Amino acid sequence: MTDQPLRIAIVCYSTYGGSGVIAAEIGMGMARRGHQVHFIGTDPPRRFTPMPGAAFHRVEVRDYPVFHYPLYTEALASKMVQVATAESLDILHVHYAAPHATSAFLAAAVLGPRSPGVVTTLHGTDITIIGADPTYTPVTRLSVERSDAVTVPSRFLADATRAVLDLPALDIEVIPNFVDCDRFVPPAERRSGRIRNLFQRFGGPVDEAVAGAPTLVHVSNFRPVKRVQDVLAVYERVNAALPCRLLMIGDGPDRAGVEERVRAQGLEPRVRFLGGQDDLVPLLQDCDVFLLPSETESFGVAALEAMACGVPVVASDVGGLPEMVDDGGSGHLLPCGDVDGMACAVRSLLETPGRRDQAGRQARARAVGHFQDGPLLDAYEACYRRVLMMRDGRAT
Ligand code: GMT
Repeated sequence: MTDQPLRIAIVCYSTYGGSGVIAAEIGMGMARRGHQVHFIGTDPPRRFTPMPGAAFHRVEVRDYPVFHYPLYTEALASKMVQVATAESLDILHVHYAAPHATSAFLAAAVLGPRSPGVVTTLHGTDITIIGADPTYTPVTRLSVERSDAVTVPSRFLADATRAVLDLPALDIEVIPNFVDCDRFVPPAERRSGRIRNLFQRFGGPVDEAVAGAPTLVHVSNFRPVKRVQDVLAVYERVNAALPCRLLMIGDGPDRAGVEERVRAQGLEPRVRFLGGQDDLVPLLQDCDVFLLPSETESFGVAALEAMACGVPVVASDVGGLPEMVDDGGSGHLLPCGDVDGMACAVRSLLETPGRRDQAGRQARARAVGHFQDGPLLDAYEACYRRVLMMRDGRAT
């Protein structure tokens, strides 16, 4: 099995979240390396583009009048059994514990000795919020500890997992999230005029007074954990001293509230909400600073993608963010909620001559040096082969 092609299933949520992005990139990366890849889910992951060697298998969740809630966990487990049997899977790689690791545990129990090796990648709130909720802790713990291998994107999440699940000796491999540094690149030349065109393209009033001004950017799924009101609070403070623009990319429950605040303050000509976007590169490239004032973040894929495009990051000093952003180099980290401190950090980047560009170069260098896709895909492939060797060892 040392370099034979593998048959790998990948399970993830198909939303805009970073876990779906990373799962899609792992699957497509493995298919490019000659492995047979099978994505299993209710929808294909957003970043997945059909390609040779990669198939998608849809999970149909049955609607039945007796059920109050759809039986996704069971439907997914049954689909895993079906695909594992039909495709003789070697590896079942599930992303996000709830309920993907639980469905994998069920599928492995059904398949017995014919089960593929189960690799679980934990991502964040599957442990820090769902896993920590006593309603779900026992099932999460069992599903995680019965996986053949467990990976996480940061040391922070490894420690949190052992603590939350009360599994102090659990073997967890840290494989950082990654970015394709050939696709996410800085532009040949940064031009703020392109942002002006973008404001026009997405409609709404445009303030010509900021046509050449800097642009702050935020990308997320606008959930409470992202603190999007803090994004706006930081922007308001910077804009009051140094007129600038803000791009808000993504969608989610907290978007309406923050849009309302923008309208109430008459800031629409300087702030654009773009909604969910598939191609982030041309949107990020001409921006000046990426804002991520989250309450917690096991990693922060969107910030890494901005760094690869040469955009420095101002973020909360929480979770796994200090493992990605080197404070004072590729960006600045401030206590969560310190919107004054974050605004000062943004202003220092923008107002000190050459400082933004230097930080942008450091951000790009950090992405290339530590978070390139190639070596981290190697780490996943090595993990798959280790699991298969362990299983072969157990079987003989
Ligand atoms: O756990 C979540 O809240 C959702 C999840 C996702 O699907 O994107 O986000 C987590 O996983 C990402 C990919 O590993 C990380 O970049 C995010 O930091 C992490 N979110 C949190 O820890 C809040």
